[in-house]
Amino acid sequence: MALRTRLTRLLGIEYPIIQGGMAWTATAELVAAVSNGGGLGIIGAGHMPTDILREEIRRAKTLTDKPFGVNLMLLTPHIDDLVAMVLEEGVDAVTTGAGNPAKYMSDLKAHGIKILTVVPSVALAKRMESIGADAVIGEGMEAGGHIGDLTTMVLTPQLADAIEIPVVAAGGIADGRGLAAAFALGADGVQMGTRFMCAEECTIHPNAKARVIKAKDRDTIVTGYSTGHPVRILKNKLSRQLEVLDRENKPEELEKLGTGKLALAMKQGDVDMGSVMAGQVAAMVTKIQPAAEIIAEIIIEAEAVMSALRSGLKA
Ligand code: TUI
Repeated sequence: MALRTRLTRLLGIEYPIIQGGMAWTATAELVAAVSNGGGLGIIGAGHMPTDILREEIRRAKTLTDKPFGVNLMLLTPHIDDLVAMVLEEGVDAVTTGAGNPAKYMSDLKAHGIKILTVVPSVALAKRMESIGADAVIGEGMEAGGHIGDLTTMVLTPQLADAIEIPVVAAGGIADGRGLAAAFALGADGVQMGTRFMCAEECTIHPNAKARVIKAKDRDTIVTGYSTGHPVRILKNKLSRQLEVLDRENKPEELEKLGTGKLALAMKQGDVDMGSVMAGQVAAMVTKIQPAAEIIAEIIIEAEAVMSALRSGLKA
């Protein structure tokens, strides 16, 4: 079954599903599995050293001949080097997060790379459109990791009204109902992170996958408001300590405690003192399955939901 939208045409992919570029999580194996399954896999660069990211891109190229991309986390101090290397290596798409990528836009475009920028607001989306972004990813605060303050339900239709380029809805989407809902809100596709954390091909530690699968509806919390960079994570011992520092308004101590904790959870499997970044949909992720199966299931479910809605029945 094909489900073509402006987003699939823009990216040359089969299904309008982008995998979130999660740092320490979205490595070449997951990225290739998502792209081979008809979506768009995205390598999560985070704070990765330039040469490691270069290797990851090269490895992804050996694992898939389908389009894939890289997420550039703009807060990383060596971002200029990462961008220069991505231009050298070449990828099909770049998504950006945690900042304004204006400075890199013309170089990326000149190299034929599609640019999809994560935006937490309508104002930034308009600015991104005006400087040549190919699409925006409107990420609601249901998402895991660093978030803005609007919900996906509220942000998506406002983006769809405000700009002409394709809108990708992100945050709070984990199944076909979410994809159909995103279409109803005016999106051209979705980005999902948390569900893909539990893909078979995702190389994070099994403890982190187990925590996501165990999570219930209220098991995430946003910490770090005091630092200006709020981050949604699963509740654990670390989150309780971060909460205290937030409440006491100690941003420096909070930053210090948070440093290195994502790798601790995702690579070493310490899910008590590590930072298990996951969205509110963690509660809806119930099993580990191949990425291609996740995508196929979501497409079939979305089609069923949309056809039931057309005939006025609940699926
Ligand atoms: O970037 C993400 N999610 C992330 S990044 C990350 S690593 C990190 N760790 C600690 C502190 C900060 C980052 C973990 N998860 N999602 C995309 C996203 N982008 N969410 C919010 C934004 C965003 C925020 C402000 C994008 C643009 C923006 O613009 C501000 C400006 O400069 O106009």
